[in-house]
Amino acid sequence: MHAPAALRDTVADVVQHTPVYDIHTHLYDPAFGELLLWGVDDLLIYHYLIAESFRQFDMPYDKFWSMTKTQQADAIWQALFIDHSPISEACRGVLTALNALGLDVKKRDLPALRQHFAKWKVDDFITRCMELANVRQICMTNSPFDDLERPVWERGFTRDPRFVAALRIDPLLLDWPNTAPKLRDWGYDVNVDFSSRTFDEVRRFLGDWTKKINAQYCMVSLTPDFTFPAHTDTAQLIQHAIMPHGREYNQAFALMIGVRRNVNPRLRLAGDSLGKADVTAVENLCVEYPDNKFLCTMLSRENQHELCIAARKFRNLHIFGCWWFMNNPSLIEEITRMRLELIGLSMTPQHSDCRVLDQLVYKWQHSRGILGKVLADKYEDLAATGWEPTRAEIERDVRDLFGGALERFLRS
Ligand code: REL
Ligand code: ZN
Repeated sequence: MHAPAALRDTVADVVQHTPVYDIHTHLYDPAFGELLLWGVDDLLIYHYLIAESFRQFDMPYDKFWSMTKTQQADAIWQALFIDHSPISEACRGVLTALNALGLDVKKRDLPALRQHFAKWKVDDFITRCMELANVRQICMTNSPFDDLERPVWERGFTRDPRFVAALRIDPLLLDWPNTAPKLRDWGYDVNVDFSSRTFDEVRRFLGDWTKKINAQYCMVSLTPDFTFPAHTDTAQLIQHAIMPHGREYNQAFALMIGVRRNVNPRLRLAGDSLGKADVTAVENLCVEYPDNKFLCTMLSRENQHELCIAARKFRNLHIFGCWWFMNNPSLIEEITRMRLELIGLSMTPQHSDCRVLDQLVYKWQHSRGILGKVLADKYEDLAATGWEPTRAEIERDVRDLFGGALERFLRS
């Protein structure tokens, strides 16, 4: 039997020591070379920090974009770390990562931090970051439409077992008029007006890439105005290609809903925003296609409660992560608590969305701290009824939250 303090310690310990399957990142197998970002300069020029820096900079946008990576990192360091205290979550994250990697941040000496990274070989650095973050596997985001990425898949390479793939298809679903000609170039007999064999050929394309990359699931990000059913290209393609493909290959379809791309184009990758979406589109998919599986995360705080209720109604819906603008301690805590209260352990509370390898360390350290606190409260409430959770039960539950439940859902 646990005294309350001992129960909290057990939960914290289990949460720290259970390896996690990070189910959505923008990291790459080292075979992709420079696409895998790491080191202090990439940490500093993360698009979250670029957006925050422009709130302090008075330089013109173009001037920043004309600078080298080192100069951009210097400018961000100066604006966000030296001229002001680095309090925001993205700034704090840089310091958590550097500190965990054993670097001395006290001196505020960026050149010295750079020297430390120069010593690492990428393969050892992957191992170190995964150890520190206690991540057992990393799911990439893999787009056949990315001109840097596609040739690597086409050439073929020996896969690093630490990295698994997810098939990302935004251009297919969001920009059909420009994507159809590409598919034609690649040998798929499709027509922009969807005539003839188009849907079958899109399915053939999806099948080829699913096999080529051994995709764990197929995914897209969608704007807040996504509706289903609808007479849009997106909805037609989902209905006639993605859904049958999902059933044929037992592939879940991951929907990341609520992004408004390029709201400020001058900020480039940092210029995306969000909007409240319509959860009935997700419900309609789930009810219409009970033999398909859906993963879903939403970007607006205002959607989180409705999405949780949708998951109560549909067992073919698995919700995951506190995505991007949701990935802040106060919101993670609120959302995780709500999900545990509404759907218990049948969800995946977090993914990292890392773009830079070192971020694994901070994203998981911060999320683990919050999850440990929220879970401890929940087990304490149980203990108060006489239902004392055992360590083995806590371990089982945390394994589920850290990827186990998702893996079962994907296999089912
Ligand atoms: O997968 C996505 O669409 C997003 O997560 C990214 O586009 C976004 O830039 C990412 O860095 C957010 O965390
Ligand atoms: Zn992402």
